[in-house]
This record gives sequence, C-alpha cells and structure tokens, in this order.
Amino acid sequence: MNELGLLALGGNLPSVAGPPAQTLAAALAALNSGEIRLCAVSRFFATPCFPAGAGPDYVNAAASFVTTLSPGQVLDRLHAIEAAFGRARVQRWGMRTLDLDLIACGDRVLPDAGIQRAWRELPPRAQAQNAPSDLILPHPRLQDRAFVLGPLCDIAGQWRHPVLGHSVAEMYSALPESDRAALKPL
Ligand code: A4P
Ligand code: MG
Repeated sequence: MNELGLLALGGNLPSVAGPPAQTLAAALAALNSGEIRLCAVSRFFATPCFPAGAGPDYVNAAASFVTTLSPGQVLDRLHAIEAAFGRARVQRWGMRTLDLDLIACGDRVLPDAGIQRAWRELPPRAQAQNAPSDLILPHPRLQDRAFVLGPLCDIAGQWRHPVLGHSVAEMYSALPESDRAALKPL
C-alpha cells in the first residue's frame, strides 16, 4: 500500500521483554523490519485501564509506517508480533502483554462503509462481546478512545477520518476533559 499506515500499541502485563514500556519498545523494533518501515513513534503514556477496574494501568503509544504489504498482511504481522510477546487471547478487552491494533491505512474504508459503520455504531454492551473476523478500517473504536487518540496526536494530528470527516486532533478535543487528563506521558 502507498498510503501512510497508523497503528496503536498497548499493554498492561509484563512480557518476555519486561514491563509494558519495554514490551512496546521491543515490539516497535520488531515491527520496523522487512516490508514495514516506521515513520514516527509517539511518546509513551500511562493510561487508566478501560473498563475501569479491569486490571492494571496500560502503557499506550502510536506509530505511523509505510509498507509494501496489503492491510491484511500488516494485520497478520501485528498478530505474529503479539504472539511473539506472549499475548494469550483469554478474554475480550482482558489484560494483555501486548495489543497491536491497525488504526488506519490512508483513507481506506474496509471492508466497506456499511460494515465499518455497523461496527462503529455497535452498542457498548455488544462491543464487549463481539469481535469482527474481517479487518475493519478505520479501527471502529478509534473515535472513542483517549488512549488511542492522545498518542496519535503526537504523530498524526492532521490525519482525517475518511468517514467521519474529523481529524485526530478534533476527535481528541471532542472527548471528555477527564478522559484526556487521565493520560500521563511516561
Ligand atoms: N480486527 C478487525 N479490525 C481490526 C483492526 N483494525 N485492528 C479483528 C486490529 N484488529 C482488528 O481483536 C479482535 C478481532 O478484531 C481480531 O480477530 C482482529 O482480526 P483482538 O486484538 O483479538 O481483540 P481485542 O484486543 O480484545 O479487541 P480490540 O478491539 O483490539 O480491543 P480494544 O478495543 O483495543 O481493547 N485500556 C487502556 N487504557 N489501554 C488499552 O490499550 N485496550 C483494550 C483492548 C481494553 N482496554 C484498554 C486498552
Ligand atoms: Mg486488538
């Protein structure tokens, strides 16, 4: 793909690489190889666990990249790196050593605007129970999450959501002040 890719990183349990910040740093090094080239990496932030009380605080970050791979191939790479750092998918939204989410590939909408919208508008209770088997782009929860948008502001504040029409900086500003204030740069 020719366009800039965006990804989000998070973790709240130690891995073989160490505590979450070291896991994220090691995952970034693993990502920046072969057909994927990182362009920019955000600061690392300590963020309160969502849902509240479901586990230790997370460390979150974001990165931009260029690649010759397709978006599906990039997601396969992300899953392989998650596995290498010992992520076990025990529980949806459960604690994890490393979560790598593909946030966007330029202005692509996958698999199509109707399905992206259906996942984006899923009611909160259903969000916790249903996970898509297809790759959905932009990531359907992007616009809701300070722990994704805050780091993205460091590296891609001007990127515009191809369906919603808002930039990363605008989506971040629209979140409750308390969500934004909870992000602490490490
Ligand atoms: N999938 C479809 N589209 C995508 C995409 N754009 N990026 C599929 C990544 N995966 C995508 O993902 C579930 C399924 O979605 C997979 O089959 C994948 O192919 P997953 O990574 O297996 O499951 P998950 O991580 O539990 O779900 P998801 O949606 O990634 O979880 P979230 O919504 O990212 O929540 N609190 C703080 N403070 N910081 C965090 O980083 N993260 C979560 C995870 C919960 N609470 C958190 C944080
Ligand atoms: Mg994930």
